Amino acid sequence: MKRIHELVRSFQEQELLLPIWFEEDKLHFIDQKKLPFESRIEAITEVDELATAIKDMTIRGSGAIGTCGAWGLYLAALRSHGNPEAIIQAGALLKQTRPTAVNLMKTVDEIIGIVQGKGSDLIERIEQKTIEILERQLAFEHQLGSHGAEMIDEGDAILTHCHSGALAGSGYGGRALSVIRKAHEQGKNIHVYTCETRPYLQGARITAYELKKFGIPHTLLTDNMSGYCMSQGMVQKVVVGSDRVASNGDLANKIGTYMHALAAKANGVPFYTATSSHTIDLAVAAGRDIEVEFRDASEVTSFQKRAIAPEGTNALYPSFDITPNELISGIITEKGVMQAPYPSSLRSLQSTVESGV
Ligand code: RUB
Repeated sequence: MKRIHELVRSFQEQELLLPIWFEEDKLHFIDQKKLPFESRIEAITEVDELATAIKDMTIRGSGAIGTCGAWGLYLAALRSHGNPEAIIQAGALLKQTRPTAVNLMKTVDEIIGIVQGKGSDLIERIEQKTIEILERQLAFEHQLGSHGAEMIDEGDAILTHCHSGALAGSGYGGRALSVIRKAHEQGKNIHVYTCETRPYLQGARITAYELKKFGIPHTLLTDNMSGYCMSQGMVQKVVVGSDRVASNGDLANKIGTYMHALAAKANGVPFYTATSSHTIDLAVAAGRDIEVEFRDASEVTSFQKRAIAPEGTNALYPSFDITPNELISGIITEKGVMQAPYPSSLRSLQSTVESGV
């Protein structure tokens, strides 16, 4: 039976940029608020510290916070010596941290399923489930990356938004950057336009950091430049991640994604989301039913605690927006690229996942 420490060791031996890992009985993670200026590693022992780190975006990205659901409940199991009530409570706490990304809810529910199931050693059963989730998430990145890379042609310039990369996922390339990284590894000559992504600047700080690390040529744009660049024929594909995909194919992703999708449609540029079956939420009929997180307006009126607007200025911060399915050329998953009509393609995807085909 594989143990968690062996799994972490095997991950560390691969060329991964791990967002979160377990070592010496502590959960370790990179403080993504400090990147790329400082590579600070935090180490915690309590689930409420993990909840705070997710809430304040020290750990972020739907894939990474998804694995936090498993890591957090494994930690809760250890701390409580396998007390089911304490683990269920920890799950409820984690689920309250950020409402839009569905992976966190799903991994918490998977572990709670173990707590409610039968068997002898609960801590060991949670450890095994955590290992299964982490291995599966990493395998998804390679699989969806390979399927997505087929959509990328020699010489393409690809525009991406926010950060859907290794540190937002399981360490290879998350979702959008797995597609880009695979295409690059296949020897395709590609270029990436990364949009800075106001107000948290995930694109400028973290996507650019990873692209540099992976040796992929790239250019930074401010968010308002994408329409111009597309109108000038500078962009051949748009590839973004997603925090949740509704059963009709509508997509919730970082605020600004919708604006890029509109510009792509107007300029005949194919717009893809790279995601996994885990991010598709068939319980949600359409994008309007996805809860969009609103964050504190001070994150818009200031950057890294420095004011950028007159004191007292009102601001608004919807953290995500909804891109309607008619603007989406394909949904790249670990099982292949889903095409419209999405209600039927996503349903049959889910049935192959459930039957293990
Ligand atoms: C992150 C964000 C990313 C998505 C999709 O939001 O919107 O684009 O997580 O990427 P935040 P992925 O920075 O607020 O967590 O599908 O790879 O998670």
